[in-house]
Amino acid sequence: MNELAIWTYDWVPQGPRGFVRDLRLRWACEEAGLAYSVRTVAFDGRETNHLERQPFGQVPYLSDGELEMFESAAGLLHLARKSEKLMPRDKIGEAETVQWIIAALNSIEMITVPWWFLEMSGAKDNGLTAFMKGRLAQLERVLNEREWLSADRFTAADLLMADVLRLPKVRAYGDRPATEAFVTRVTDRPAFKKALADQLAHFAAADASRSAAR
Ligand SMILES: N[C@@H](CCC(=O)N[C@@H](CS)C(=O)NCC(=O)O)C(=O)O
Repeated sequence: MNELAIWTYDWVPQGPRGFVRDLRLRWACEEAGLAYSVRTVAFDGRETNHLERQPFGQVPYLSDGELEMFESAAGLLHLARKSEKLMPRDKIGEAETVQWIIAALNSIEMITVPWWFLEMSGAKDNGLTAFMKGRLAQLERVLNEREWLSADRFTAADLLMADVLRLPKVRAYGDRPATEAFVTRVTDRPAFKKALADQLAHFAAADASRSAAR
């Protein structure tokens, strides 16, 4: 069995399929050519059944020998330390990659996810729209000037930023051609397509065993 294991739920409803964040780690392993296994924790009872592994009852988490870690981006950084394909080894390239990984989380996703929740809840006047619009416009300006976020080549920062931006409602928001080209370019990569297909197959297989058990 592979030392490196990505943990996800045994099953999820249709809605989040293709977006469960184990995909970030699957994708990174596929890009880097790292062998890994996928292991599961029960979706039912998630609020309490794995709090010792993920204190918020969420997925993914990762194990690598003795090491265990939660937070998809922490897992991504761990994988990036294992493979130069995900993060350059020169000081500047590495710093830029870490910087854009944090920016994906703390400057973009920190707005897009709450905005998305408000949209999904049917809020008539989404108070985060202006904030998000401004931030996405600033990112559009950056992506208009460069193909990759750091080091002039694909890195884990592009992986994470594209994963944050591909959320359908966010992706469809506004007219942002450079951002759209970026998301398309990054998600056209074979490693993304494999990770996505594998996640969808994992949950589809779970449908069969779940209905057989009921
Ligand atoms: N910040 C966490 C967020 C993890 C997260 O939102 N996981 C979702 C699946 S993508 C989840 O487990 N949702 C179920 C729940 O919160 O009950 C990370 O990036 O790992």
